[in-house]
Amino acid sequence: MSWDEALSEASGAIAEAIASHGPSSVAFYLSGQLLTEDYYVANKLAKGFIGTPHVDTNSRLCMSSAVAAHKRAFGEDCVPGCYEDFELADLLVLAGSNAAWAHPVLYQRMEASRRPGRRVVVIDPRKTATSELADLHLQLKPGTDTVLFNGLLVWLAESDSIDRDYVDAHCEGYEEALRSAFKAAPGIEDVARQCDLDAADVAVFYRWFADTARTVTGFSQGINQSVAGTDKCNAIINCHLVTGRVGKPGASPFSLTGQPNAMGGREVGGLANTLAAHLDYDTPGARALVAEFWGSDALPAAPGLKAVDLFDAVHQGEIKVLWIMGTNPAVSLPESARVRDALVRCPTVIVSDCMAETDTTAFANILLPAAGWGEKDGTVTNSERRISRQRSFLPLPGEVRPDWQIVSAVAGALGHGDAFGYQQPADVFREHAELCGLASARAGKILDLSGLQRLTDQEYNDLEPIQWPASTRTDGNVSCAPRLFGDGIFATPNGRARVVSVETTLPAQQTSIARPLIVNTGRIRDQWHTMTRTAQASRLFSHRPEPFIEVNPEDARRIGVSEGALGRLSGAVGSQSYVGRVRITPSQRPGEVFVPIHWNGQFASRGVASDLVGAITDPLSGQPEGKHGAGSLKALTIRWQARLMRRREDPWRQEDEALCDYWSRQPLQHSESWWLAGGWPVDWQQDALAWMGGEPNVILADMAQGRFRAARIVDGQLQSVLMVEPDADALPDLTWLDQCFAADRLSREQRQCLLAGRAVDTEDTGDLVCSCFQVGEKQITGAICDGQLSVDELGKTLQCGTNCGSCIPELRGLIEKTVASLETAET
Ligand SMILES: Nc1nc2c(c(=O)[nH]1)N[C@H]1C(S)=C(S)[C@@H](COP(=O)(O)OP(=O)(O)OC[C@H]3O[C@@H](n4cnc5c(=O)[nH]c(N)nc54)[C@H](O)[C@@H]3O)O[C@H]1N2
Ligand SMILES: Nc1nc2c(c(=O)[nH]1)N[C@H]1C(S)=C(S)[C@@H](COP(=O)(O)OP(=O)(O)OC[C@H]3O[C@@H](n4cnc5c(=O)[nH]c(N)nc54)[C@H](O)[C@@H]3O)O[C@H]1N2
Ligand SMILES: [Mo]
Repeated sequence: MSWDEALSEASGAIAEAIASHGPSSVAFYLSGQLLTEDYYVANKLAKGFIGTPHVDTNSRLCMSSAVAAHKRAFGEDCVPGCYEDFELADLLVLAGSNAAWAHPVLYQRMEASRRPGRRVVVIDPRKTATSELADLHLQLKPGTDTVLFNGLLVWLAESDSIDRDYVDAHCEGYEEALRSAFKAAPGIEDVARQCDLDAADVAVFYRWFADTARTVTGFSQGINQSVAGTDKCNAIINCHLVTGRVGKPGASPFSLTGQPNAMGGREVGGLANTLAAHLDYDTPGARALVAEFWGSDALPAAPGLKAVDLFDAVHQGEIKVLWIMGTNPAVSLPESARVRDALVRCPTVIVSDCMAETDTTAFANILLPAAGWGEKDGTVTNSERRISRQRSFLPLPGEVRPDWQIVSAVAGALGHGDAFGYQQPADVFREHAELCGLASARAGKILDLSGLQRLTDQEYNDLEPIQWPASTRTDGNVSCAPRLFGDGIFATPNGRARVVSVETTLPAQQTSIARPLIVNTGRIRDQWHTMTRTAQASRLFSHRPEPFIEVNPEDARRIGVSEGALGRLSGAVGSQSYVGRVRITPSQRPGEVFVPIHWNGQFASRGVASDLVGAITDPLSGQPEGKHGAGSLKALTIRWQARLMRRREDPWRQEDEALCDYWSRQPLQHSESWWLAGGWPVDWQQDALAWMGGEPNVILADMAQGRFRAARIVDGQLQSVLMVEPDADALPDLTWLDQCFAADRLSREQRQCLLAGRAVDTEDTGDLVCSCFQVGEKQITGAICDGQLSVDELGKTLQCGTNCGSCIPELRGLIEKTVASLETAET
């Protein structure tokens, strides 16, 4: 339908819900991938003019524990340090962060600042690309971080490493916190037992921490996504407070933000428990200030529902209109089956997305085409509070509109045009900056953007990245602060930081005889979240082409699953399960498995990690326990496996699914490719027809060997290929086959090689390591054997690692491994 019709449908549904069920029957679920301007306008419409408090964001699943901890400790949600601190630190502690894969640019700064005496401690139950940087890797039992940091607090006190002057002058709550810490973690032996670590390693960590004034602790989702997420963050911050290491060069706790604009969302008030501009509902005078500034009298009185509870309310029918913007909750929220059910039940689901087909857009009653990041203009704020302009470099395709415009148009249709008459993002930004300035002036908020509220259009366009607080100095220039709280004055009413008492809360989802494995979930190097966009770049699949389950060798042996086999992981939630390739690796601790969060209903039959974790949240922050499900693993019983390739315009159909037990899709440059597997015998000559879209004209069958290969060619053009093969390695090269789909007419050689096996002239380069330049493991080990023993040298000859750099840890690993094997061969 036309935009006019869509906007009137959307505003009509909202108006009707308000009239029949009150404003609280309308809810918004936003995203840290919206620009600040989009976010501000959505929050203003929802809280200010519709009058619903139910506005939450996917940052609830991401940063909310850090936000709650910052507020408890510092009085406001502020990251005290800056990125430079990662370079200045003499001790870098990375807790629950796989920065090598998740923050590759910052990680390269950490790598580049390697120097004698600089030490790195990684705290993660898994061996990761990041732990390769570690001088000490504490591979602790999942969920025991509060014990480790409480133990550190006790040890700092007992070894006389507390900065007493700082604590006396700038902190409160220290004595109580120490008492709780002592109860939870009385000594190193006890910490080691609870965390399942070596006592000697714990002692080394504690000593390094005590002895190193310049210490930065970076923490991310291994800390936040827990029922004790807020406590974990505070246990870390406590140790920095009692040593006076907050907001000083090279010395700070540092929450690593995930999404490009997670921080901007926190600034505008996108979380359900805040109002706007770092003002909470219970900040004295805040409601009046915001109401007056917006010129509205609809502001709700109290905070709204947080993400998990919000979707519960949707499920229970309390929400009549749900507007989802820039997030894919059908995949990313825990207990995804229940979330999907909630979306089915909701009378009106509006989804704004830049991709047409996602697991969530499938539930949309009204689907609005929104601009993606390269097509829109505005600002984002990163982990170190730095606001950057996001400038579009592509024209808006078709009838696509940026989110701020869509929201403003709906506001207009609802009769609030006067308050939403923005002509361009700069108009929105100035208003947001002004509100932050007011909040700072009247409620003492550190988030002050008053220095930016009068930017001209030109100045906004030219804006260089700038860290807040940004106020106007007496000389008229804008000042900004790389670090906060360095003077020991905090944003609490009495100016003192709070050392928070932390007790031990164990993970809520415990293992049992029926579900003996801890299910850890997280990111891989080359995919972004639910891969709606990254999956479009086929080369990004080369690193990890299919959903997988990483298992420790002991567990694999006991369970009876082998490398590359398909495994079924069943979770505690309903009858949901996850099917993926088994990867056996000593990187996993025994009793723990790891699955990636990226696959979903568009790309695999059963690849949604969120099906395996329960909707259990941290009581303070509302953040789900995404890193700790409980599950059981079995080999998937299959009788055959096949690779199917079809033309891109030939999509996967519901009927295709009935024929197999497992499928996973990999879009290639010229074709779509699927891995298929099934547990019952198939009559290939017959059943293959359905998948191939008709009778194949070239067939090569050796059923005794379990081998069947067929291709369908129409007018010389390749339509589909099906290959059933017991040994996947024997299949022709995927890239070569994909090329065959590009040809209008297959060449003689292509026809000849199509079913025969690897094409004669393609070189097997091994598993892909560098995605940017498509460099494979075999090429790299070859070059290492030829004497190229550094990342730099490899980069010069093969280009690997010279663009985004996120494969550098793997390159380093390959050099080590290859050199070691050459040395053993020599001796
Ligand atoms: N390639 C890529 N990069 C990304 C993203 C992406 O999707 N892909 N997403 C971005 C976003 S939004 C975010 S939030 C960040 C997240 O960045 P990270 O938090 O670094 O990434 P994760 O893989 O989610 O989890 C980090 C680590 O926590 C560990 N962990 C699990 N349980 C525990 C525990 O109990 N204690 C400790 N100490 N560690 C534990 C996991 O083993 C994992 O290695 O990445 C951002 N960057
Ligand atoms: N089990 C488990 N669950 C997790 C996590 C975990 O580690 N484990 N991590 C959690 C974390 S940290 C996060 S951040 C979430 C991420 O989870 P999601 O936010 O659900 O993941 P994305 O795939 O980034 O979804 C973004 C959607 O917005 C669309 N989009 C992109 N840009 C724009 C835009 O400018 N405008 C609009 N309107 N749409 C846009 C994309 O196409 C996509 O559909 O997942 C969380 N869930
Ligand atoms: Mo995130």
